[in-house]
Amino acid sequence: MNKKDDLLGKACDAKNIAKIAAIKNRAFHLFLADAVRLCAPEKVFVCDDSAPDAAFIRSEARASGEEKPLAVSGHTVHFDGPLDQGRDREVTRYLVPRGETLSASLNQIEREAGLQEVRGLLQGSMRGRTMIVRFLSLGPAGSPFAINCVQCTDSWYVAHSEGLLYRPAYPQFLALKEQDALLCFLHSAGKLSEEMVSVEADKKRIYIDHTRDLVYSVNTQYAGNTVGLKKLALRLTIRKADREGWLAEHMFLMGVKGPKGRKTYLAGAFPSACGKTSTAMLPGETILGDDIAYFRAIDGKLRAVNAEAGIFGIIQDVNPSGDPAIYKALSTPGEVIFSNILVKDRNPYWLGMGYPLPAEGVNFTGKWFQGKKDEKGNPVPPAHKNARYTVSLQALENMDPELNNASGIELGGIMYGGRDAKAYVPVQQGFDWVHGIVSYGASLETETTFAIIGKEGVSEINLMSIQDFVAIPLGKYVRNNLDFVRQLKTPPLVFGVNYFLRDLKDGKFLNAVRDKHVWAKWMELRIHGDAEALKSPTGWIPKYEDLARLFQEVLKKDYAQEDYVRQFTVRVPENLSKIDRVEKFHREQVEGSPAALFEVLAGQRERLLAAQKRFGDYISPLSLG
Ligand code: SPV
Ligand code: MN
Repeated sequence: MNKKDDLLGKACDAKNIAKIAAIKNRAFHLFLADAVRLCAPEKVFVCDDSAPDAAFIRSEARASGEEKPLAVSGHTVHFDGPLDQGRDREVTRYLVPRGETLSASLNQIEREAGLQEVRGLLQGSMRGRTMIVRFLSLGPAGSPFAINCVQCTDSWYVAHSEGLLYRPAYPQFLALKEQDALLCFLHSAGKLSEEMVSVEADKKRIYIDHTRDLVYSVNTQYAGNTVGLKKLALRLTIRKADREGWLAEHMFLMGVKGPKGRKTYLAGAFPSACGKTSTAMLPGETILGDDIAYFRAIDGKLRAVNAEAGIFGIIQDVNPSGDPAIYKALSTPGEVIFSNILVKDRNPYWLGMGYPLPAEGVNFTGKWFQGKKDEKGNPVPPAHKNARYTVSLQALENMDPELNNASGIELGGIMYGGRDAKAYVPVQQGFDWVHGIVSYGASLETETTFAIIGKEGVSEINLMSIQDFVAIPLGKYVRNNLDFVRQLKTPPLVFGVNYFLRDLKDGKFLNAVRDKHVWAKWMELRIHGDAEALKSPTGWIPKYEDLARLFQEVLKKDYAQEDYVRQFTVRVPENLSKIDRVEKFHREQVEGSPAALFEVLAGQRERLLAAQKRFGDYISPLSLG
């Protein structure tokens, strides 16, 4: 036995050794041996997805103190450190071999130097701890979409979260061949406080080694930085999809009910904290996924699966009236992990929950009381804005029954939406696939939110809401999306939505939170040719009569024609300057943006200018016919 096997042998009892030995895959064995040698755990626990193993992870998450039980059975709370409350773009880097480069917009580091740094931080990081090994599948296990993943972590919270968020795959691993490829994730929470919170925030690193399909994460616990199968995997799967001719997208999937019992599937891309989960969760509709979707062309149809099987969702503003389905899951017994909320008397509280919050409790900064200030003198909120809940989709009564369909669902439409205060109307439909992808996806402008560490409210382009994760040249990613239509006989319709349009004069939002439901129903009708539309310079827009009827049917609300006019007025100057910004971005910051993109933008500009000549700067939808 050589030294490395010896280390593994020392850390494992016979049962765990047998679970490892039953897997014949070479990539797995190399990864595990290296992880053990590097991190030096005292023990290795291999989860085979049996009920006792899953229960062991749950109980260790509590025993270790990483999660604390709440009053409702099955509910726990986990806290991340004050400097670890969101995805950290700054310290998330691609390891790029010397002489190579990825997109200039990506945060890169020379591979050898980066490896040395991150492996240095991981060295011996699990001394005295247990390394948990989990086998999970992205996409329905065993389906044509499935990607096998292995996670090694010293966090019971991370291992527990993954059990809720992903499909178990130990049986698939037993069937793997020696040479089969995997995605591998190695995480250590690093040095912990007594409260079991990562303390060395300045040494937080998330390094992506695409040359080995391996991601390292250290000195962090926030799930977006640690749960390998979430955004760490997305960066690798975008590369895989590029090689294999399919698409990995930062999108939700939902079923929308239409007339006569019809159901139509929609996908949607929104930057973090811009209404993505709340769209996927619209009351009365069904949810397939809220974050990551895989698209494949099968028999000329676009078929999609949810890469995940659970939700790591923003809890702020989840309340009984706006989000009845989630609220119910969060208040009934069952497995739920709350993170970074306020706890008082073992009950969870968060901002916008629809109930008064207590004046004191425990939150991500420790003991909290009204008026508490941080070291800089800023008020500490009772719960963090990016506080979250983690649940399995199975816990939701609105889960779509096709979640685990190995062939996915057929997609009828795709929507893109960002925080755009000025330009885009609330909903519009692209003239065709290419026009829609370019005008709404590749032109997506938004304001930064609390889901990412850094300044809030800064305007930026976030191409298809996926820019943070695109590990191939951005232009190639756009091209892949545009070209994908060639594999399709009946492409889905592409829509642009904007929930954040404001009045140009008083700056007030022009729509109520639930209006998005009407837009989704309108899309459903359009997909089946059951609603007419008006041709605007930037896309097809709804007719007033259709929306008035839908507002009644869906929200029991009267929809005034003045509101329609205010919301759907084409704002020519704002649209023209948007095109200028988008074009500049693609010319200067995107290598290899396809010619078709510039053609579509030019066409859009021409249509706007022609309309401006005829109707002026602000064009009422009533004058479009
Ligand atoms: C997002 O921020 O886009 C999320 C949560 O879905 S995270 O896991 O942080 O990526
Ligand atoms: Mn996301």
